[in-house]
Amino acid sequence: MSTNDTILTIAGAVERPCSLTLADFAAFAAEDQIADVRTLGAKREGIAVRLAALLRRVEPRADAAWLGLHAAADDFHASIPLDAVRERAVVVYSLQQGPLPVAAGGPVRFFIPDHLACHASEIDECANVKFVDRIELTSTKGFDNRPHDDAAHEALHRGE
Ligand SMILES: Nc1nc2c(c(=O)[nH]1)N[C@H]1C(S)=C(S)[C@@H](COP(=O)(O)O)O[C@H]1N2
Ligand SMILES: [Mo]
Repeated sequence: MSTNDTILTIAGAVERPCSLTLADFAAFAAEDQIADVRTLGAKREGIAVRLAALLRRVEPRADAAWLGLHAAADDFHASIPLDAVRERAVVVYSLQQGPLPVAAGGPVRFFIPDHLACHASEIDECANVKFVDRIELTSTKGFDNRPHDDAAHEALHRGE
């Protein structure tokens, strides 16, 4: 993968939809970057850009209230209330200056610091979506196929 391939598209209820490359992520200002997401409590190392900085770039419309995190790679989707994550979530995009490996949830992984335990609410560990290729803002809750009962959730964790 070259640094000029799109790794994330942000669209939906925004004024300026955009497609970002690894180089675009790296070009965000230093104050918008997290050099190591472990400092925010992540289990694994990686470099991130604040969601707030991405939102400033796309300019959410006034009616944008839900954030859709879409991973085509394994057809996993979450839609979470935007206000709950706007100022704290980050998007992990790099490891040691290179692309974020698939084994770490790359090319792009969503991470919510101080998330609740797995399967606890809309904003829990399960919303830390891996392999995100598209973020879509919507005015009402969007498509979400996270498991919603314990059995389905345990099956997902077992890799069924
Ligand atoms: N694309 C994708 N992202 C995903 C999942 C998944 O199955 N696919 N599982 C979610 C769930 S249910 C949890 S609890 C966490 C687990 O993160 P981990 O694999 O880093 O432990 O990832 C979340 N992100
Ligand atoms: Mo989960």
